[in-house]
Amino acid sequence: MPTRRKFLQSSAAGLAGLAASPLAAVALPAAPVAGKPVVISTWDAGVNANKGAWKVIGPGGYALDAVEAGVMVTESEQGCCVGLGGNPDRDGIVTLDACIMDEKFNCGGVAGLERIKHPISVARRVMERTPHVLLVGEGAQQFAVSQGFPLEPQQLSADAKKAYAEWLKTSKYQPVVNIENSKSRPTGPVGGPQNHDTIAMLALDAQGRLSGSCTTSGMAFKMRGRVGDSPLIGSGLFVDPAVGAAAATGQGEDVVRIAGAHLIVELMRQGRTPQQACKEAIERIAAIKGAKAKDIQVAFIAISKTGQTGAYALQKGFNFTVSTTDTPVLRDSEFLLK
Ligand code: SD4
Repeated sequence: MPTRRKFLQSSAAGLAGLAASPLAAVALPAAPVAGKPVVISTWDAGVNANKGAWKVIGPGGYALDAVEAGVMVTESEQGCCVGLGGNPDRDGIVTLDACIMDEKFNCGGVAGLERIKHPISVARRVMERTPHVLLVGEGAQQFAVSQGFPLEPQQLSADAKKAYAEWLKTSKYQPVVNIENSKSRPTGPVGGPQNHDTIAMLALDAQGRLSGSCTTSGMAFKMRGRVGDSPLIGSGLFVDPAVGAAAATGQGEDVVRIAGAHLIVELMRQGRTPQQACKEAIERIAAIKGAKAKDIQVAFIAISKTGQTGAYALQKGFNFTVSTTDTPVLRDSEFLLK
């Protein structure tokens, strides 16, 4: 029979062993380092989104509130891409995916959500008011309604209607690379037909707290029920306060294949800069896809816990927006396939 003293001694030894193991280092919450706020988001839609985030984070607000408010700007921009103005699935219905994560490993997401204007806010409610991390389809909508989110009419935006009618002529599933970049849209800046669109945003606030958000209408003309990377914690988004955060855009299936955002955070934990980590994740996708890599786009953004940012894309055409003041700066990303 172990005595009480022996039990306490062995427990203490066990705890000491745990503290020395790398696992314990991962699990311990990091003390946030106060500094200047930084926001980074995907694509040029990030310019308006970052301005929305800056209104919160600039005057000293919480990173989580900033990443929610920021991408809500994009969800409301009907002419853009994300949210109910996005392209539908192959049955003609817009279904939305989103997720959010804070600096304490709290996270929430929704997938296949219909007729709700701000999926990112529903994702936050899932995080804060349910014991779960992901709600899908009808259940996600029921939850949203129970939380007071209004049910919007089931209808396509004028652009989406046009794009869907055009798509029905061939019904071929061929996502267009870089269609999220407004310069690449066939009808010019904001308002052309979009194929797949996402905004992902990462923010570090003045108190050193990190958060991230991601919201999308997913790949246009996807199969009904298809879920991409964007609502999946670890694929489309991941935040670890001891290291940093990362997020993805592009062909979701290929992000999920490598658990992209989590991989990047782990690479940063091993010492890579955010830029190096994003590049290494892209190289992994390129190696997996081989000759087919040129047919897709995938891009990542990342931020370290001290506010260093980075981004990298599989191919040309990805841009991202960084804010360290109230004026966002749009940058072209480096890319792998030359
Ligand atoms: C998806 N990753 O549903 C999303 C699409 C996307 O910019 O990022 N579009 O696979």
